[in-house]
Amino acid sequence: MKEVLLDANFPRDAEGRTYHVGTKAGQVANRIITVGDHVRAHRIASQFDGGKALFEHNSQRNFLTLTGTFDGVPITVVAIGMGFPVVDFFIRECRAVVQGDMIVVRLGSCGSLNPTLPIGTVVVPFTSFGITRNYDYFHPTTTAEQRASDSIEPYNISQPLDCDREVHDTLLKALEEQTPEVKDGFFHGAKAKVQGNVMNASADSFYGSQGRQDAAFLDANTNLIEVLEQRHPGISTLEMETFLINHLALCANNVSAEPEAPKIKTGAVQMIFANRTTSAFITPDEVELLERWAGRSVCAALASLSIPANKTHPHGVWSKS
Ligand code: R1P
Ligand code: URA
Repeated sequence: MKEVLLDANFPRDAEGRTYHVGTKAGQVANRIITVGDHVRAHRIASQFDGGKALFEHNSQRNFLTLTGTFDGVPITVVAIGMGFPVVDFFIRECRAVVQGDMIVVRLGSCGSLNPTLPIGTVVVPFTSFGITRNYDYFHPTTTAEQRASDSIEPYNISQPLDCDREVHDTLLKALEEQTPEVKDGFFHGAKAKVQGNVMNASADSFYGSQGRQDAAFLDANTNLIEVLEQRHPGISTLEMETFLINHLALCANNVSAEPEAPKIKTGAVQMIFANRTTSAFITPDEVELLERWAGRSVCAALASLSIPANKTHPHGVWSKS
């Protein structure tokens, strides 16, 4: 940390740069794509007008922000890493530096529980629920009787939350319009395809909370996938961020009942990297194909979604003089 930060409640430097993401007003656009890693972020930014970002900042905490334009419309890509805690840093700190409405689209990878959605499929979830490990279930004071009864469960499974319908439909249309041809040997001979209106779950870990078996840890999850399918029939994908983005958008949107209060709309696109029914995992060349297709489609969808002028951030790195 190089800058002096002010205000322990919401630390920022003297110019308003936030503590972890490290950006200030005018560096983040109203339309944001959030991804897990830097390679994907740069691949998306290479599709911006002019082939590159106009602004780039990699914070000491490793949040990478790339802002540019697509078809003349300002868009920011933020690579945040993985999991719920980084979503909280990302959403709150971007909200703090953007005036007006925000449209936040998660472009991530996921695992598929649905045999009809193999690797090579890009899904657009409409709804997502959360899975969190219940630490007390594993606590030494919890008895075997309590664990055997229904009084304590190893995983908390939330109610689902929806994305924004217009954002969902626009993402789906853009992906369908740009579906790529696939080289021989990719995706075990299957075609690239898109599926909308998918039900997703976001877990607080890649391993235990997604039902992966690990003999080195007590995870009490041998029947977790079955329980998820019983509680939320139709669940198709598992990843680690979409639900919390929807949850924090809901909490931001409910702060004020004023019709003019700024809003956050959300959407997600998920590329299937892991097939949990066959155990197959994607190859690097297949990843690149899906990321370029999905990246271009999400930029096109975001650029086509309107935000009223009075709810758009006034000036930024994208402004012409
Ligand atoms: C786990 O491998 C990571 O992959 C998925 C999960 O949500 C988690 O962040 O998304 P990304 O590929 O965007 O990181
Ligand atoms: N990301 C996840 O969180 N889970 C998977 O199975 C694949 C990618």
